[in-house]
Amino acid sequence: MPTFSADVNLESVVYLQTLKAKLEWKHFERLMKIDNPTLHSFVAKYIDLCQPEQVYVSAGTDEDIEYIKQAAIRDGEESKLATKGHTIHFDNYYDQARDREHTVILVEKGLNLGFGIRTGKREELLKEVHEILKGIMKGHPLYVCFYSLGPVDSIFSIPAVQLTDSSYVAHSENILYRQGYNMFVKQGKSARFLKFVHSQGELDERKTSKNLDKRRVYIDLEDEAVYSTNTQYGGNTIGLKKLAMRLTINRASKEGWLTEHMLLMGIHGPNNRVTYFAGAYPSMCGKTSTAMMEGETLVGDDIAYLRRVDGEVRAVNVEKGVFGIIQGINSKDDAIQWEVLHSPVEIIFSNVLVTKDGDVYWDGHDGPVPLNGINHSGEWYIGKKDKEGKVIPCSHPNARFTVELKYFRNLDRSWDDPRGVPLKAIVYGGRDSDTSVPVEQSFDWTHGIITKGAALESETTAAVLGKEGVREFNPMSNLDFLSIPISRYVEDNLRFGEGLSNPPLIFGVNYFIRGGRGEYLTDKKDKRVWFKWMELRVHKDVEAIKTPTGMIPIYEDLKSLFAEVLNTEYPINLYEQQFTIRARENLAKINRITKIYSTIEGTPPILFKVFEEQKKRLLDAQARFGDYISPLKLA
Ligand code: SPV
Ligand code: MN
Repeated sequence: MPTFSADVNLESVVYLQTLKAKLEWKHFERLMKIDNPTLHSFVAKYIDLCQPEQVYVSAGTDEDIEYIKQAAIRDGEESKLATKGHTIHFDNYYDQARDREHTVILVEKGLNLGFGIRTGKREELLKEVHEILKGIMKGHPLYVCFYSLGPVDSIFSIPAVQLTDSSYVAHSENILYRQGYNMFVKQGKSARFLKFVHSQGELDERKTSKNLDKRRVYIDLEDEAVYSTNTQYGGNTIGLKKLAMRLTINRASKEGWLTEHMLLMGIHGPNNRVTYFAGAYPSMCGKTSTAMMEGETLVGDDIAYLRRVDGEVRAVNVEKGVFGIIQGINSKDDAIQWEVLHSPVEIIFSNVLVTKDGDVYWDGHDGPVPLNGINHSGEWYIGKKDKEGKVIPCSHPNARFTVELKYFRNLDRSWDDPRGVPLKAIVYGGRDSDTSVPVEQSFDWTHGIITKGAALESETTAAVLGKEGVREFNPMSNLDFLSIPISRYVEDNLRFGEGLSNPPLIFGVNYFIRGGRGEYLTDKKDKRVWFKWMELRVHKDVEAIKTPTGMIPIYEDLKSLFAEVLNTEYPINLYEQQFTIRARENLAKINRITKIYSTIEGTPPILFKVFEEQKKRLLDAQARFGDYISPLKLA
């Protein structure tokens, strides 16, 4: 039993009483082993408020991990599938994605974070969400879990505590994040930890969140806490994923490092050289397929922290697992993921179709669509319609799989290195049918951050968002997660590369450029060549052609790479089509982007200057060569 010293304050006695009354001895002891009264009072506060039936404090042992995994099945949040280790979880039919509308950054009255960032009044909304949380866990257990964002025992590590009444959420986090209990014990009072409070709320007979009208995701930067209620979908609930991103973007901004929505990978060059790349792509722009390219190695597929260490940039994967989109994965195009998804390892599938044999199927899977099964809408059959009269696909377009990275055969050897990997290049990739060439290096850090990162756009696809070809502005593919004004975020990015003697090179890629008849000009596999070329550029092994918008490959270099990497011919007329600089479209893009930034208060003036210079180069070239400028004329 802990003993109280005479100067212990009354409040601490009160919360200790709550903990002692509510926690079994084993769990109480575990919590007390972390010498951090702020943590103790935080846990006690939400026990008092949410009134769970029991409290499970996870120390992240194998036994705890197994307990939570089994609890998810016992509680019915997951069900076993035919393959060993596989389970299925369903979210409510109307809870299949991040809820942008109810995800709010809490700010003091009168404050506004500007364009693209949803804010609300802190005091008012804290009150509202705490009202929602009152008694919400009655009859349900509460899991208290400790994690480390980034590798443990590293300058990158950030401790985080998750409170949740969902065994599915706790199970997912055990797959996706490094355990952090020992780190909390070691750091004790000095731990600067992030806090996540989640409740799925009342469940329906399918064990999915029922009260979606009270779905909230409120982000409190001041207290570094996030409250998420009446939802189960991972992007709204798995605190350490996109909820933590909002907190760490803010922290990083104050401390001079970066939290980015980026994949990390090793590109393998000549003589066994490995060169590390980061890549930011808005949703549906090829991020995962890039991370999974044959012949290269994977460090991370979604979130990265970047820091300057001894004059160079180091980066880590914040996670240790993948919460990946499953739609479209087939044995031919996605061999690595296909293999993992068909091996008997621990995988949570969500919102896919389950057949009567207990197998899973998703849109784009090999073979014909099963006639019926169970999916996110319940009993399903081909042609089934929802309440709105919309035909329900066999799996939701945002259906996912959750699995540890360790099962991927392309995992990079340094993926968990506490020092991070040395970052040599950053790639920004949008979905763009008519403007940018397939691959292009920027002139320098500033030019890259501004014309590639800050100008990132993606076109909506008919399948997902209705109107096709609408361009969405999405700087660094991070807009949904920003908790600081865009202008400050761009400035932080600009400053990050300043003073580095060898900053990472910045590239733009575009896998979606089309020709005059609407046909795609590149093949899915071509990205493997673009990356090999970028790798050579990092090491100055190849020259490049200067265009008004950046540096593009020389035909002969690509020809050799196509032969070497893909064993294919690369006709010069295809090169010419792909790498034609489209002056008119590029000028239109500059107009679109600068128009947006001119409405954003505090945009660094350098942004307008860099676009102005680019515009001038384009106009000069247009005057000489016309709207469409062949790369062969510039060589
Ligand atoms: C994304 O949408 O960028 C994801 C999935 O990685 S979510 O967790 O929903 O953010
Ligand atoms: Mn993501």
